[in-house]
Amino acid sequence: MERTYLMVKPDGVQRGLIGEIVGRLERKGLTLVGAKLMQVTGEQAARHYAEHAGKDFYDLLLSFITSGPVFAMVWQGDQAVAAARQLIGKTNGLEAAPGTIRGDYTLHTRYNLIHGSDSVASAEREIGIFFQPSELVSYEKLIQAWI
Ligand code: RTP
Ligand code: MG
Repeated sequence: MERTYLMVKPDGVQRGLIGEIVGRLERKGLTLVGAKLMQVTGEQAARHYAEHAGKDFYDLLLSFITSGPVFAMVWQGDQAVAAARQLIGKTNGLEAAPGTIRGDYTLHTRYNLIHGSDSVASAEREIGIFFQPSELVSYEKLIQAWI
């Protein structure tokens, strides 16, 4: 079963959208296996966004992601990485399709509410930045066969 790292960004927490976002992921059929409200440190932010180091938006991105609490999550399911990216929508809220989280709730590119791992390898790396193995649970929903 595949796992992905998702994180409601500081704008989503400030706007009170944690419940809305979690509800969409639950209704799709993904399974939450870890979650916590936390303050991202500068070191975690730099590791998480290492692929963007040197880009023009990098400094603002690090300031943003450390500007307030985030809701860090690990979700599990069949093709969980792709499934979550589909629910999240394109990076730029203006380009994200209606029906997606970004498409429904933001016009912005940086303040785009939620992060989602872009590959299984990224997911494993990112989960390791934000969670201890002991913080993740392993269980199956009895309803899983219907999803
Ligand atoms: P994420 O990593 O947060 O799930 O978003 P993503 O894959 O859709 O986008 P990515 O290219 O990985 O960019 C990471 C985050 O950086 C901010 N960003 N700002 N031109 C800009 O100002 C710009 N481009 C990207 C966004 O917060 C984006 O989610
Ligand atoms: Mg990305």
